Amino acid sequence: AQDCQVANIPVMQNFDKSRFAGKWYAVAKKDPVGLFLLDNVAATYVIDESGKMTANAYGRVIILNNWEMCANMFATFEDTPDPAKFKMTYWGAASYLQSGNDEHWVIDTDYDNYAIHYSCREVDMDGTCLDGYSFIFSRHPTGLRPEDQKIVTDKKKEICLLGKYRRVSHTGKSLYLFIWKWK
Ligand code: AZE
Repeated sequence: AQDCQVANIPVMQNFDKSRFAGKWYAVAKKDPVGLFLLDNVAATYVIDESGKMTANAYGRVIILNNWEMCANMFATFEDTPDPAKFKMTYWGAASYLQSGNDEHWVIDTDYDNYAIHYSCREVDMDGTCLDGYSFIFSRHPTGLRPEDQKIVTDKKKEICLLGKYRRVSHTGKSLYLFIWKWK
């Protein structure tokens, strides 16, 4: 039963952010309107002693006049009554990168292999998402394990984004290797 209403999108039950911590590689993404991370996208989530979640993400971007660069991004998260839904405040290491406030929802994860992230930036008058983005994350830079693919496909359908994703390629194993390979 999916009506594509943002308010009815099912998220991860009993989400445990401490198990979510660590590094995730983006293997697929659904783009929002405007500038976005292109490829070589990875995010590392950290939970501090007080339980606060922060993250660091990087990815290749092309800004303004075809300037290709590696975006080094930071985020802080505000908890909400739903443990799988956060309010994310993000900014770039450099001022010409993007900054703002986005929703950060975890739709599903097994913590050890795959995670489905979702963010609706603009809800339409009918309650569906007008502009948003989503990442399929894997703990493995090589991609999803075959056994996780069906779960992820079913969830993409549930969040009304089936067929809207592009693969995210990884040409470097880390930010530094990436920068080194890329120039
Ligand atoms: C996310 C993982 C958690 C931390 C952050 C994320 C989002 C980052 C962006 C970055 C956009 C940068 C652009 C620069 C020109 C969800 C991947 C910060 C949306 C477009």
